[in-house]
Parts: sequence; structure tokens; C-alpha cells
Amino acid sequence: MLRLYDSRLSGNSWKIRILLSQLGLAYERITLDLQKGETREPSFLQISRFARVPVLVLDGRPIVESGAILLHLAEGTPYLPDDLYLRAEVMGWLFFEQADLQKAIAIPRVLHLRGLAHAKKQDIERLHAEGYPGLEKLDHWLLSHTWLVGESYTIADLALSAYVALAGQGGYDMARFAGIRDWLVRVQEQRGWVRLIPEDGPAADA
Ligand SMILES: N[C@@H](CCC(=O)N[C@@H](CS)C(=O)NCC(=O)O)C(=O)O
Repeated sequence: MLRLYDSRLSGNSWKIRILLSQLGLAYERITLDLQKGETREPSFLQISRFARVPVLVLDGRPIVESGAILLHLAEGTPYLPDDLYLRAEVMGWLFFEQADLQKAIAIPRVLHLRGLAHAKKQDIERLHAEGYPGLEKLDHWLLSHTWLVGESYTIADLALSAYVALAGQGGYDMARFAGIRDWLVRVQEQRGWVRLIPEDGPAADA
């Protein structure tokens, strides 16, 4: 039995829901309220040593970090190549996303969603200055490649696309990135892909 701890707007948790859907795996979903501090509850800290979602609990054992969960679930499926070089390439993109993009996109987005964009303007500008170079590198790659690794969609595309699709919500000007724009369409056309918030329209995901 699989159990996913997530939160409604978390892009990292969204990655896991997409892959679970694409693999056709049933799971129990427990959605925490981050604004109420539910990730810091003692009962959750037993499961999540870093006090963050997502956490996937597999036969009673928790896996933390979205990249680790994706790698575990994708093992033996078309979403993670067998070839060792291509696997290293997948991991390279996963690490790049965490180091160069994830916080630089997620924090401005949270500040915008919580109505703090004006008060935290300087923080947002600093994070944008960190995030744009990563987006430019990603776009540069995508202008000459259909997928991030090899010739097909992998968890690298899935993992990178989540926060990149949400960057506009954090005030990033995404109109300048044609390679990213076309790739996001290809990613979202993959079988089993799910919206961040199923009940909302496309604008909530983009
Ligand atoms: N590197 C982690 C980042 C996870 C993360 O930042 N999770 C956020 C939500 S997207 C969280 O749980 N924050 C704790 C909180 O706001 O209380 C991953 O990829 O899973």
C-alpha cells in the first residue's frame, strides 16, 4: 500500500502525483496544510525528518525528497532508462532542478500566492536573478532537444517541468522561453499527466 503526504499547492508533491498517475498506481493521499504548520507536528516529524512534503510511505517505510521518490517509483519503467549513462543524465537534471531552479521559483511563487509580493519585492528580485540563468540554460537545451534525456519522456522532464510550469505564478516572464514553452506542451500531453489542482482550469497550472 502506498501513502502520499502532500500539500495542495506544492510543486514537489505534484511531481509525485503525476508519476503515480502515469504508472497507474493507487495510493492514499494525506494533504497537509502548510500555513497551519502541519509539517512541524511531532507525528509528521516521525515520518519526514526534514519536515517537508512530499513523503511517500511504502509498506510502512517513508521516502523523503521528491527526486528520491521519483527515482524509486520509476525504477524498471520507461520513465527511467536502464542505460547507466542515461540514468546519470537523468540524475544530473534532477540535481540541477533542486540546486538552480526549485527554490528560486518556489519562494517567489509562495510570496505572490500569499499576497506578499510587494512587501518582499527585493527578495523576489534576488531570487529571480538566481532563477533566470537556470531557466536560460534549460531553454537553450530545449531549443535543440525534444526531451531532456535521450529520445523519450523521463522523470527528468517530469521533475523539471513542475516548477517551471509554475514560474509565471512567481512573477517570472516566461514569454521569452520558446523552447520551454513547446516542451511544456509535450510534457503535459503525456499519458496520465495530471493538473496540479484537478478542479481548477488551466490557468492554475500554468
Ligand atoms: N527538496 C525537497 C523540497 C520539499 C519542499 O520544499 N517542500 C515544501 C512544499 S513544496 C514543504 O513541505 N515546506 C514545508 C513547510 O512549508 O512547512 C523535495 O524536492 O522534496
